[in-house]
Amino acid sequence: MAVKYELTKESKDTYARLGKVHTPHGVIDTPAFMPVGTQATVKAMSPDELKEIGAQIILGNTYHLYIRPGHKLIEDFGGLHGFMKWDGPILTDSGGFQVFSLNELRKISEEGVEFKSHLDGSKHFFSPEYVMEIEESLGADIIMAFDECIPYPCEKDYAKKSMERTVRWLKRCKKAHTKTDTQALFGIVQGGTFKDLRIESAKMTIDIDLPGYAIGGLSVGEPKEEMNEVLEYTVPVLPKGKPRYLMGVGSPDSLIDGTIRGIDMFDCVLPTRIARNGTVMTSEGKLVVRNAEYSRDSKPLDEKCDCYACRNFSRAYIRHLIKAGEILGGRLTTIHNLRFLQNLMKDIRSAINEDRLLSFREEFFESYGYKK
Ligand code: PRF
Ligand code: ZN
Repeated sequence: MAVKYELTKESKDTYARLGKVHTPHGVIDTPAFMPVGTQATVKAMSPDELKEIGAQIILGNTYHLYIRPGHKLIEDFGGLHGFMKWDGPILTDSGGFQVFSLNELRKISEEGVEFKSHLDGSKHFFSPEYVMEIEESLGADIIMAFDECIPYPCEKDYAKKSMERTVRWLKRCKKAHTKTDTQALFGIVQGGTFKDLRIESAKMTIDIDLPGYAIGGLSVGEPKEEMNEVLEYTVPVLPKGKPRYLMGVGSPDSLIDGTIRGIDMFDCVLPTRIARNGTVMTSEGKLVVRNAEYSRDSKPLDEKCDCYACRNFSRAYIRHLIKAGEILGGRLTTIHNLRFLQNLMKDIRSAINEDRLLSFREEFFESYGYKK
């Protein structure tokens, strides 16, 4: 098998665990946050910089890379690893989220999804088999099954039909996936916010027996409490010996609250997206560095941070760069936000190791300004 999960410690008073995900391109310490590199780049970051902020795995997107520059071209350059010169672990998402975000531009059937390119309106068709072929060309260590992510809110009737189809698509993905020695196929649990559907989805998904399982369809507009509830009844159905990935979730509070409920892997565009708009995450909460109040502020973005931006530059300088539309501004805030989340995950792992995750949560929420 391409990916092996090593469980190293279970938390005493929560469902959190420490572990290592072993992949052909290296080891990931979990719980882990994975930066998103939609178009074969984590926006604004070179592979060296990603290493420096401590990223152990990054994401790529099947949909975007298929549309441009094309998976066959990437395959000719040695897959995503060779093309973008990142030699660490990579995970590709299946397009099961991106294609469904296209709304009017798509048509779903049992066979798959017809959609129009967001670039030129050209027609394309994704079936589970074709998505496996594309993900095999891209060559990531972990490849996600083709699923349907339903919106919130959603009629139960549709949520059930969609969840059952996602399970049938998963069986087709597994059958079509050939490179099982070098790539691990993860299944995705769906079912909206319906307890019986989630549990049924989780049971049917684990019956297909895969090296890892994801929880999809969350953080799509539902209240945070509802997401936490779904995790509380879904995660316990999943086996302890496999990694659990909560898709598209990466706000600091959700990283902690997901970990407490037994999640091992997270990803989100949030830290890189808000960075480019001039918003950073700090030990004292969010800071909009583009605001006028920082125009003469000589402090670093975060006095507790050890990133390249915080070691060298003032808020005043970074604010100026962003206001002036200078590329370096977004690069520095991106470096900072990604380092902030890597440091947060490291602190979370230490807290699990020392059985103080709940008190860590209290302290973090207090200083970040979250309501408990
Ligand atoms: N499915 C896939 N990718 C995703 C999601 C999903 O449900 C989500 C939901 N938050 C993010 N990315 N394939
Ligand atoms: Zn920093």
